[in-house]
Amino acid sequence: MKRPSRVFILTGAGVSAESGVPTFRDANGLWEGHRFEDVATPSAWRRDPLTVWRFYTLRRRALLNVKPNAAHVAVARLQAEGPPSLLVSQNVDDLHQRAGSASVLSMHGQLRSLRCEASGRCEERMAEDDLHEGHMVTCTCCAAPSRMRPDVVWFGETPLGMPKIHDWIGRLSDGDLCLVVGTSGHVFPAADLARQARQAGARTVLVNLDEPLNAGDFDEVHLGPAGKLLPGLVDTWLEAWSADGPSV
Ligand code: BJW
Repeated sequence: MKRPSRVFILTGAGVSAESGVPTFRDANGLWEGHRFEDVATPSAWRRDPLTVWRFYTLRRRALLNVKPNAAHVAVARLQAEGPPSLLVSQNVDDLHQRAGSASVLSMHGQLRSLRCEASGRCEERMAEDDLHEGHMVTCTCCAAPSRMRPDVVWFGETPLGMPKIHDWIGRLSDGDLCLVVGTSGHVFPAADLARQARQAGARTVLVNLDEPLNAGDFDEVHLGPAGKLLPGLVDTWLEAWSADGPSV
């Protein structure tokens, strides 16, 4: 493969699966009997905030006990040693950052931070006091402290960074690379990005355990665990591209 001038990378829950972070739809899409769609919506937060708070607090706490895996490291290496790239993750964990990816656009938000419901200000809140399942926390920005919500994008809300993502995809051209790792293709707008990248001329490559809903959008499909497959693919690409010299 010729050295691309740009690389667009999209990751989903599967990239963190080998770190022990559960995916959404593999365990029947259920959390303690709740459908994910029922705990990841603004209406669930309005109807039953404590259940939603508990769902997110358990996941926020679990972040303290997981580490990046070989797939995160391979993505970071591709970014550091390959052509200019944009890494967009649907994941709310921070494992790409911890693996050394310098810049990550977390389009569905972040578990490490909470958002003030009154001002919209986000704060990193990972102290022991912020991680109680039974009671919510308040902000430090308002005169009368307001309730904080998880700093994530629920169904019906606008994903973050969409103008930047569309701008980057719009600048892809023939011979560029779009790499998608560990996502089921169920959730939009992320599920449409490979199709858009391919339309712009990029070669679309998928690394996923199972065939996703949008498998037809890919020029090359590698089925298997990302931690096993991705390091080899990245090595092969970097080696092939080094023969081409840096792109100008
Ligand atoms: C491995 C592996 C290993 C396992 N190695 N692989 C068009 C059509 C229909 C509906 C819509 C549409 N456009 C919008 C909608 C509505 C809605 C939507 O998509 N609904 C669907 C259910 C149909 N979308 C929205 O509401 C979005 N907002 C929106 O569209 O606003 C309008 C707008 C658009 C554009 C610009 C401006 C405005 C918001 C979506 C928010 C999604 N939020 C969640 C929760 C985030 C917080 C949290 O984490 O709790 O995001 S839902 C959940 O799903 C989470 C994930 O990021 C997301 C995607 O899941 P992902 O990553 O694909 O995980 P899984 O579990 O589904 O799949 C894992 C995959 O990994 C599997 O394939 C495995 O095989 C694989 N795997 N082990 C490699 N070791």
